[in-house]
Parts: sequence; structure tokens; C-alpha cells
Amino acid sequence: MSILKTLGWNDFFESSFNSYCNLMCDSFLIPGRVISENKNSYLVKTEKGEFNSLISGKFRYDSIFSAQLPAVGDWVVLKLDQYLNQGIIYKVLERKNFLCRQSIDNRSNINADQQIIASNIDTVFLVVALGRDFNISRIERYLLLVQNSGASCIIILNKSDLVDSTTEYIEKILSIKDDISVYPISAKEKYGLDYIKSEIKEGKTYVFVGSSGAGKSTIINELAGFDLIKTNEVRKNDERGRHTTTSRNLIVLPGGGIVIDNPGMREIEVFADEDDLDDSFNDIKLLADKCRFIDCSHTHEPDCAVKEAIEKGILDERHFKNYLKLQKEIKLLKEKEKNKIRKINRSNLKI
Ligand SMILES: Nc1nc2c(ncn2[C@@H]2O[C@H](COP(=O)(O)OP(=O)(O)OP(=O)(O)O)[C@@H](O)[C@H]2O)c(=O)[nH]1
Ligand SMILES: [Zn+2]
Repeated sequence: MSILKTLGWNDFFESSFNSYCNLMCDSFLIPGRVISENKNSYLVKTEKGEFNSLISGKFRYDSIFSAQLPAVGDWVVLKLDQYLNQGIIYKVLERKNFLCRQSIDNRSNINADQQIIASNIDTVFLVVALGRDFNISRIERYLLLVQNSGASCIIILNKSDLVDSTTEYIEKILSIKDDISVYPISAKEKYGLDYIKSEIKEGKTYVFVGSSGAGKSTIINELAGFDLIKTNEVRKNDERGRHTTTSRNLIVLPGGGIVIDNPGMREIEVFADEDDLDDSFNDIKLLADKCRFIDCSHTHEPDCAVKEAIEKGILDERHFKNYLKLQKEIKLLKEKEKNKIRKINRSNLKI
């Protein structure tokens, strides 16, 4: 198999590449896949090797939205400067699909505030930890998110070493979606990883999503055969492992198949309701309990422990903003669900 094909190159990208080259009348253009993204440059893998690449001035000028700029997983058209050993990117080839930061809604059209996390994904592995972390509404929300991206989905029930039986969990999932593959595994005990391996095909692209601590990094490291992502043992106070990611965010597995994993992937967290959110942001919940007002919004009120913690540098502001964003999202979703129920009730009345 050619290097490009092992990277996921296919007829879809080839025909769009050929039309662009014909249009530009330039035979020095080559295709490559973005394997990592830095501030202003991209690492692009081509048939001739990996090249740090910049985007052309015209491309930057023409890009109104950040979603039009290259992202990990994109196929791009570039020209190599052999002398400088770097590439210049002229175009992002049409994406088959993508996952973006702005959650749940409107995944198919690019708009102003979307930021692409990864693109051209064939299958999403949803990693769910068994035990007290298992929450069926959260799984439903993840399924919705994947469905909107257009990729197919497989559920991995990880940490099956922590429960006596996996049957009831599998049944619960099949009761909300009966045509989905569900594999119980234990990444730690190295049990069931063959299920995942059997689903991974050469030239296809995979991502792993799921709540923090579900075991995504552990699974990816097992598949890669080396520590692509460093996992730490669970910290005593919050039972979460923490990881630092290496600079390559797209890798070809030893047995074929491509995995994309980048820090943005960790931001695709989905919550069932406010309680679920508070459990995951326990640090903020504990601080909020110390605010003077019970219904403190942590924006303008006096004696706000959250604001104080941010000012003192004890609480990361980005972490807090993410919490607020997710809280708003849950409210919106609940509103939508209520409206849907109202509509159904109304149409039932008409019958
Ligand atoms: N008991 C048990 N623990 C596991 C299993 N898989 C992973 N863990 C542990 O769970 C913790 C979190 O695992 P990670 O792989 O870092 O989880 P993650 O989903 O990548 O988490 P984030 O990086 O926060 O998104 C680590 O301490 C792992 O050792 C498993 O099958 N069984
Ligand atoms: Zn407050």
C-alpha cells in the first residue's frame, strides 16, 4: 500500500486534488495529511516525508473563519521548498466530516465560531467506564454528537475488571440504540483489546471520545504499542488520570489504521445534567459552596469564592469558563427537550 493510502488517501480526496491542480496548472503541487498543528504551522505527512508547513499568504487572506484553516486530519495541497525543507499549504481539500468544539448543533456547516478539532473521521470509538461513572443519558448525548458528525460509532465499555457482570450495561445501551456494536474490555488487564483491533481497518481514521478518566489514553497506548500519550496513575483526590500528549496527533497504528488524538478531543465532554457536571467539576462546586449567596453566578456578586480563587490563581479561568459553557449548554438542551415534549403532547391532543 502506498504511504498516502495508509494515511487514508482515497478517490474522494484524489478527485478533488486533481481538479484543483488542473485549475492551477501547477504540477509541483502534492497532497499531504495534517498530523499536528502548532500556532502558525502544521506538520504535514506526504509521500516524500513529513514537513513543517506554513499556509500561503493568499490562503490566509481568503480564510474568514478559523474553521477554514487546516486542522489535524485534513488533506491539504502543498508545495515543497526542498531548500528550506518546508511546505507551503495552498488549500484544504473538502472534508468528509469533522468534529468541532462548538458542541452538538450544526455540525455540517462551517460558521463563524467553530473550531475544528479533527477531520475526515471514519469511526468514533466512544469509551465509557463501567461502574459508578456509567450514565445512560450521557451516552445518549455522545451518540447524538457522533451521529451529527456523520461518522459511525462503536461503544467500548472499559474497566470491565471493576464490575461482576457487563450484561446489564450492554442491555441498557442496546435499549437506547439496538444496532450499535458494544465491546466490554479492560485496557488495564489487557482484555478485549482484540475486539477493537478487529474493527480497525487499514486506511481508515479513528478517534476516541468519552469522559475524562474513561481510559482513552490507556487504550490508544495499547493499540499503538508505545506510550503515545503518557497516562498517570489515578490521583488520590479526584480519581482522574492526567496525560500529556506528544506532538504527533495523528498516527498510523502498527497493524494499519489511523488514530487521531489531540488535546481538543478532550474538550468534547458531554454531560447528562447539572449534577453530573458538578461531579466532574468538583473543585468549582466546593468553592461555590463558600460563596456568600447560594445562587451566586460568580460574575459580579460580592464575597464570591470562585472569583477570588481565579484572582489568586488557585482556579484556572479557562477551566471555569468551560464549566460555564457546559452549564449553559445543558440548560439549552433541557429547554429543547422540553419543547420537543410539548410539541409531541400538542400533536397527540390533535389526534
Ligand atoms: N481498573 C481499570 N482502570 C483503568 C482501565 N483503563 C484505564 N484505567 C485507569 O484509569 C485512569 C484514567 O485512564 P486514562 O487512559 O488516562 O483516561 P482518559 O480517558 O485518557 O482520560 P483524560 O486524559 O482525562 O481524558 C488511569 O489511571 C488508568 O490506569 C481499566 O480497564 N481498568
Ligand atoms: Zn460565587
